[in-house]
Amino acid sequence: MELTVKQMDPEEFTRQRQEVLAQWITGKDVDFEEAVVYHKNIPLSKVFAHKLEEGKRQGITFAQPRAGVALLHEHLELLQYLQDEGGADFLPTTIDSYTRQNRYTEAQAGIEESRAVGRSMLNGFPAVNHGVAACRQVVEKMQVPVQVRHGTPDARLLAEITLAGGFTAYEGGGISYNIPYAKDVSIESTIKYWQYVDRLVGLYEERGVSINREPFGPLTGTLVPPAISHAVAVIEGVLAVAQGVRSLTLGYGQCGNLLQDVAALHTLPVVAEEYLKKLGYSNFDLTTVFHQWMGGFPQDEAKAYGVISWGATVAALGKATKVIVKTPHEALGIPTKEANAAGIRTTKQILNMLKDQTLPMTKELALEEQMILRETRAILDKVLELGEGDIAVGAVRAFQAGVIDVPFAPSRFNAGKILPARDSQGAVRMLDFGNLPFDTEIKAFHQERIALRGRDEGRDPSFQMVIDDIYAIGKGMLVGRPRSKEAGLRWSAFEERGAMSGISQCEIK
Ligand code: 8ZB
Repeated sequence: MELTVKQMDPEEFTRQRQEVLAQWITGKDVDFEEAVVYHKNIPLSKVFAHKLEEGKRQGITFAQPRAGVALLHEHLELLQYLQDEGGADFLPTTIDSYTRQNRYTEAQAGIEESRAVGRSMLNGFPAVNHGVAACRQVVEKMQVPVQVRHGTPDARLLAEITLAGGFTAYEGGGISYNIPYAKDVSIESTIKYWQYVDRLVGLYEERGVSINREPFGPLTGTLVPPAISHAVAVIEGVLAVAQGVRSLTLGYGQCGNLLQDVAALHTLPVVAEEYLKKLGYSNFDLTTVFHQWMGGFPQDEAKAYGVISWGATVAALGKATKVIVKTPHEALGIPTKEANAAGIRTTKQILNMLKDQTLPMTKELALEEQMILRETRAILDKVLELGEGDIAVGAVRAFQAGVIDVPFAPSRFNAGKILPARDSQGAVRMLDFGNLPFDTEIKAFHQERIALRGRDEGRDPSFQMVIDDIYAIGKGMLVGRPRSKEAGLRWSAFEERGAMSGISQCEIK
């Protein structure tokens, strides 16, 4: 099958479907026609796309956690708790790492071991192994919409089972679930896997069943310049809508500077609509999701609440439709249900307090917006040029050429040439542009901002700055300044330890 943005050929879809459903025994319980009828009986209050649209109309920012454990009854208990005690507006089902890598035999062993020891031995809910009926219990027992959240390069079987299982939203995309998660899987192959998922969603949509699709915005989650994640989000949005997806939620991960993050949230739907319309797509509903800081967190729970609160503030002021919430256990691993609910309550307190406030448009905010728009358009125009009008082909060639380049990505299909660093105010700029197709004016803007920081810190901008920035938030700062520049601050051994909670949260195949 040749790579193209065009809608999948029905025969090709049917051929793949037989293969996909045979990948694990639970595939045989998928009956599309029966699943359509099942979905039509789900109350609207539990349909993801419906609630998102309502929120968008009313200017509400919703809060959603991440959560998933190995066994069904514990997973139900966990989600119920996050709904009732945390006040989650949307619920997730986070899938375990074995399932994300299509290793269902090992996921099965994890389920059995969890049963034997009486606690979860997997880092998520193995939905493929549990099958369609178990998924339906999850959806039926909750009062709010539930989404599948994962990190799976080939998520075709997982989509078949969970969508037949009544989930009304599905995270991921051919680039965003490849580049940060896999080392050795080609972008061409993951785009094709995800076109299958999007086409499946399109088939449900054609039968009147609404399924929300959300590409994974933050990518590697650390110092990703907004224009790069926006370009990927728009490409994945176009790829999805081309297969018949109608409810699309595009994401962005917090960088840390208020104006840059608000500008990013404002511009994401603007540039997405612009390219979708330009390419001839009009039948879609667009919403946004903001991810609270995805990089390393402080170990100290009080400090972690500070990071969570800052994310909640920006989500509210940027008017995101939804915010994905972190927990005070972020630096330690999978949170307890209590810690998870506490993160949601902290977030919702701020969302409620800020819901009637907006950030005034200033010269500085307008400049951030213009820069993000210019940079994103520069990348997307080059992608379309490389693809001779086909955005799927263009995406593959753009990664090859380093025209799209994601910092700190494990994938060998990513050029890895650019270097991001913060400016004096913590906005993410570029220290090295690699092969990004930016004009001299854009480049001068970045260079100037980073030079100013260098002057402030009395050092030449270098790779050391990048390293310092990666660990800064974990150490209780935003900009990674040299120690002597942090007047009055003692870098105790405790703070050093807190910083070591890792760069990327994603696993590598
Ligand atoms: C790319 C996503 C990473 C984030 C959280 C991590 C990190 C992963 C689970 C989970 C609650 C789980 N995460 N798996 N949170 N329950 N099973 O996703 O902590 O924040």
